[in-house]
Amino acid sequence: MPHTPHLNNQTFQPVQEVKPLLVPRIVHLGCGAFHRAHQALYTHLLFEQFLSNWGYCEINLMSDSGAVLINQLNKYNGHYTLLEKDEEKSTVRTIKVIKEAMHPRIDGIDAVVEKMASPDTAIISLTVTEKGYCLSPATDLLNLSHPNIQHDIAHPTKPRSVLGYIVASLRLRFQRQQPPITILSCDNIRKNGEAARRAIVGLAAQQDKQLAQWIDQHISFPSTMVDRIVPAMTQESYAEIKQLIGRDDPCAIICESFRQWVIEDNFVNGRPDWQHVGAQFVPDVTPYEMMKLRMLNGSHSFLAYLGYLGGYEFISDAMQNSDYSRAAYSLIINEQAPTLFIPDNTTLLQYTQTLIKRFSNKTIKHKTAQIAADGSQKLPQRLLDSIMWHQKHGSDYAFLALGVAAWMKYVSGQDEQGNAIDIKDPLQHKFAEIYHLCGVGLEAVDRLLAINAIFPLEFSQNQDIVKNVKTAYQQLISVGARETVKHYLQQTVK
Ligand code: NAI
Ligand code: CS2
Repeated sequence: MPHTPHLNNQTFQPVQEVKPLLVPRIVHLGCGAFHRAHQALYTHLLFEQFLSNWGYCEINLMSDSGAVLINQLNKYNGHYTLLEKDEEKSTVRTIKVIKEAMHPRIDGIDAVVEKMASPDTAIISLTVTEKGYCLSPATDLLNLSHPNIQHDIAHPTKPRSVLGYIVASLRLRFQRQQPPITILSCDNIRKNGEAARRAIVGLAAQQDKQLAQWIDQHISFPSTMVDRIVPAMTQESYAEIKQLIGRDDPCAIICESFRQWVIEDNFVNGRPDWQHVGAQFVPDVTPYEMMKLRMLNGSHSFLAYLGYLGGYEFISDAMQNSDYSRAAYSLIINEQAPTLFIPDNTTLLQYTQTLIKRFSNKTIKHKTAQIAADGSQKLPQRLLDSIMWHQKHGSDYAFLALGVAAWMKYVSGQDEQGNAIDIKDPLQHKFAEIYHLCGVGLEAVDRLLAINAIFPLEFSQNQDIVKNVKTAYQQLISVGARETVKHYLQQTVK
């Protein structure tokens, strides 16, 4: 039954008066949907409830749509609507912690780099997607042959990649002998702090060894586990916002009501007290991060590939099919949970039950195609690591193998009805080349497995793993996704 959202911002009028106090002490790179629904909300709550003066300068570096959003944020004074909802409740707020917004195409590269190097800036945070780090997904090492990295090695003061911008700003800081800062990765990558360090120090080392050494010694790179389901906005979601607030809001975001943020407490130039508004500071994020990447993101990708192939537009639609929800449950608890270092079964069970509920939330329209994007960057941490764990431990991983096979079928670019799939992936040309050459069949599996940027040799040369992936792929092409999921359930769940 529809319910009236609680207009949370109406109860906190004083915010308007103190806004001038906000200082853009955090420069955020990648002002997409997730950042606006997650980190910006925590910072907003701190501002609203504790009069914190930590504000944001938002910077987008890529794409025309990124620049459009920056213009819109400036037009609306950095304010935007956030609607959080699930089947029980919903809350609408106006988020007011964005003080400035920039894009190199609007402000110029130098102004963006100067902002990042400003003495006011204490933290540079990032949500730039997995591919923004220019790492090889299989190894998490900087991909030196990436065109943007090659460009940035040759043109250190006119960067293109996110890493190039960060290094350029750190160079100014180093030359000007300013205090160090913290780089805070909020992307779904294994040990995201260490990955950011490797990428940034790796690029700096190609430009200037002394700078690289200074960065490595003085800049801190805390890891984080970030969690909140935030789908891309659609015409329908903008219309829903308009209905709610009585006007258009081009910067608005809709997300689920669940949120979690676990942060390694390693900040060299101060930090907001996000713990007052629900974040957790811990010495080591690894157990939380592995639990989330494997249990949540692993099953999300599984549902995305099998869901899309099975004709489901949204994750919550796929979850209506009891075979899919039971398969997801089994994947999470029987195949992902055992790979973690969490001995407490109650925690794992509760976490699994919560995930099933969150994925089934019909008020959130999360497209299977959105989650299916960039699979080359996501598979290792979500599915492949766990498969290799099972291989070593002699245990079963049927659903994990099915997830990988479904990705392989998905990147063929054709669905089960023969319609084209719009593949979005940095390696999409490679997939198209493979399928153009040999069509759908087991040869494509061999050729995909040979992409060593995705599949480590330990994976692609293991006969058991190859056999299990091929068996699943074969079933997918002969009976389709829905029947295959049903069949796998009958075989694996007693
Ligand atoms: P989005 O598409 O709304 O925003 C992505 C942002 O990253 C945009 O600002 C874009 O300009 C920037 N970007 C993309 N490729 C880039 C590149 N190569 N270099 C520099 N910037 C680049 O996506 P959204 O939903 O904000 O998600 C972003 C990331 O946040 C995800 O990839 C994931 O790592 C993390 N995340 C997302 C969650 C979600 O449910 N949406 C939840 C948890 C984490
Ligand atoms: C999703 C995640 O897009 C994807 O690949 O699996 O972004 C997911 O929504 C978040 O990690 C949830 O915290």
